[in-house]
Amino acid sequence: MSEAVQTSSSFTPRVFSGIQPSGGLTLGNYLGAMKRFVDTQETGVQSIYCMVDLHAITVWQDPENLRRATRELCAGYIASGLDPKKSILFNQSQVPEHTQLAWIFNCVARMGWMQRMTQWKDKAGKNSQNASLGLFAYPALMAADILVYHATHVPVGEDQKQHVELTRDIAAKFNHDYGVDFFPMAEPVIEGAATRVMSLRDGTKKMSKSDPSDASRINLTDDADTIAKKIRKAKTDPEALPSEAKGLEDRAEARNLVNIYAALSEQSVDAVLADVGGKQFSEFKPMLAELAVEKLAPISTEMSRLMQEPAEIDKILADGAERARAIAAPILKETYRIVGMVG
Ligand code: AQP
Repeated sequence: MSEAVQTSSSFTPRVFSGIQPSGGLTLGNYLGAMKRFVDTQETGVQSIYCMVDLHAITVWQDPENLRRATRELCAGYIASGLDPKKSILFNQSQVPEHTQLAWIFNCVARMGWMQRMTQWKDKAGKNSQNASLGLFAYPALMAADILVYHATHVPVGEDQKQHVELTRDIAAKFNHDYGVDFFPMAEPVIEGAATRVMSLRDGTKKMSKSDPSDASRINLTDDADTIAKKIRKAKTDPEALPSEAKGLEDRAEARNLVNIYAALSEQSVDAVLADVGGKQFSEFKPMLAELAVEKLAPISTEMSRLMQEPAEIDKILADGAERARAIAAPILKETYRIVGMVG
């Protein structure tokens, strides 16, 4: 067995997370994931961030758009502050160990577990017989993404918590079935004021890159005028803002805008409300628009610059894939040995 592989419950802290190149990046991806990846990188813990292109094709992706979105996501990671020398950045399809381990996990996970997943129910909808088999098995591939690195911490938005919990169930069943302590119980890390950024048009729906309405989201590539316009048109209620978080409880749209402001300005919701309590949205929305433009414009500019150099991006991804494989290959090899594969 390789010395690089740990088999006891004292796993070295290691962070893994991913984003699908399934369209343009949103403010939800930025606040719920990317901004927090950057914070984690600065702690010095080994961090591995993936463009999960194999997840993206669980629903139809035009090949040319997928290629572009993968490079744009890599540009977005770097423009947000990830340093490809400090963190490992790569695309999932370049590290075949993910799909190899996912097959083993397909044989560990139970159909009933997958059927309970909220994302499956939301995305497959009423026409589940027509959804891809990949969409159903998505959480087993996600478990493999995490566990093929023996990752211990997974920074995600609120919507992915259930999948990380399923990853723990898969790890526990594998360890139990084979009588080993091989896979760690990865922890979801869900922190900050914007773990669930909601649609600007409907405070009960998550802001999502695949929402048919572009007005529902802020894209990281939106220019200043577009950001200001979308915030101006965001759905709100006629009341003034409260002075305490409790006053936002039944006001989904107001809560969403305040949460976004808090996350962008790195303040608590209470601190924001202490400042803006009593203001009308006609006054608060321009403040939010100004802050959003101030924080997002440099990211958008840097993304555009990086996108002019696709060969440079491809080099970063190839280098990341090589470093990722160096960690994943011995873990997969040991998994095969535990399962009883000869060779
Ligand atoms: N609205 C959100 N608020 C907070 N976090 C969010 N994330 C996504 N949307 C929000 C977090 O971003 C990471 C990557 O997500 P993903 O793109 O891989 O998948 P997703 O959660 O399904 O995001 P989308 O935008 O809704 O993509 P589509 O439309 O393609 O399904 C995750 O950590 C997620 O929590």
